[in-house]
Amino acid sequence: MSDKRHASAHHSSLITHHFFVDMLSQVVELIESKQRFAITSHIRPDGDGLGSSLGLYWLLRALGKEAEVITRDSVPYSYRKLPGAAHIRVTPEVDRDYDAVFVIECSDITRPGLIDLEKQFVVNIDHHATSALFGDINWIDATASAVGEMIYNLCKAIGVRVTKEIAECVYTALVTDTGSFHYSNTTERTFKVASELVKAGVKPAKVSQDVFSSYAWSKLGLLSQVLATARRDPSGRVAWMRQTMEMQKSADATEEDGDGFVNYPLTVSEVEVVALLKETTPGVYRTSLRSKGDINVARIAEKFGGGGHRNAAGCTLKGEWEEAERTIVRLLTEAVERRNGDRDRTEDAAA
Ligand SMILES: [Mn+2]
Repeated sequence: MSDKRHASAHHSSLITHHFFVDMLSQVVELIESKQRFAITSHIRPDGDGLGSSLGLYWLLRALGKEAEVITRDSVPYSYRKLPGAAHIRVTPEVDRDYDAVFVIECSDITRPGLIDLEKQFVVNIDHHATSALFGDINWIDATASAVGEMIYNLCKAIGVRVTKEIAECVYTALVTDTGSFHYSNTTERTFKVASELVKAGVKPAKVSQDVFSSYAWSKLGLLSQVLATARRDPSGRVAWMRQTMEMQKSADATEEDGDGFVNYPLTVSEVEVVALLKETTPGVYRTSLRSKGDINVARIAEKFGGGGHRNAAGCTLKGEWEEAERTIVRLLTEAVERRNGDRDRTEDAAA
């Protein structure tokens, strides 16, 4: 019995290991045999999307390859100091021919928002298990805390020295995707890689200052107005806020100034789930959902054609402010109650 269990555990770990290595080896082989590459990530790029794209850019350059990073949206202010950020080409379409285009942390081929991307040889690199296998090559590692960690592994696999440029880009990916090593995707391996990156010349305090302390004053003006709208349900577990077009205008704020606001209510201990409704045109609200623990907000976002991950998701709501808020708050309240119901049942069963 115990031999059998041992054998099957051994077998499955072999399969996982083999699968992972096999996909990585396809990427290595492609890079070694081809010359002209582009790299892209999702619209409204974040630290992992940009850090990993630029890390891969420097890796390819170190091998003497032609490479460029192309994105639909321009680089947010917080990431302008990343090595190579100034070379990123903003374009709505893939307007050149490449041997391959690397698509970094995208759930499907439309996420980069680039016209004609599907006509290229596409390499899908992601650390989300939910990623559709849309690439001609798909390298998915759901155990990685960020794609940045995978780019580091690629350096090792292909034999490229981790230069200071690569290290700064990859470190930015790690520190942003793990919420400064706060989130549950932070593992022993994350710290091991981070440690190697510091050895390669990264100054963690400098990166953190560039990324987290580089906001415009207009962000504060907008934040103060949005936080003033924060409400919670009687249990204190569900919170919601709104951001109107008028607020953005009066604060003279840019689109990216509003990034991250949704996380503030979660810093209150009893708050378990948050919605931020952001008016994009009158009667249309881009809605961000965040949760703690096992409350799945992606499932709620999906009801409105959106999506995301268990603890971070988004969707678009329509209608009057009050009606839209009531709808989403009811669903969030139900999700919290259902979860607590499950917990009570488990405790009953245990007793
Ligand atoms: Mn990521």
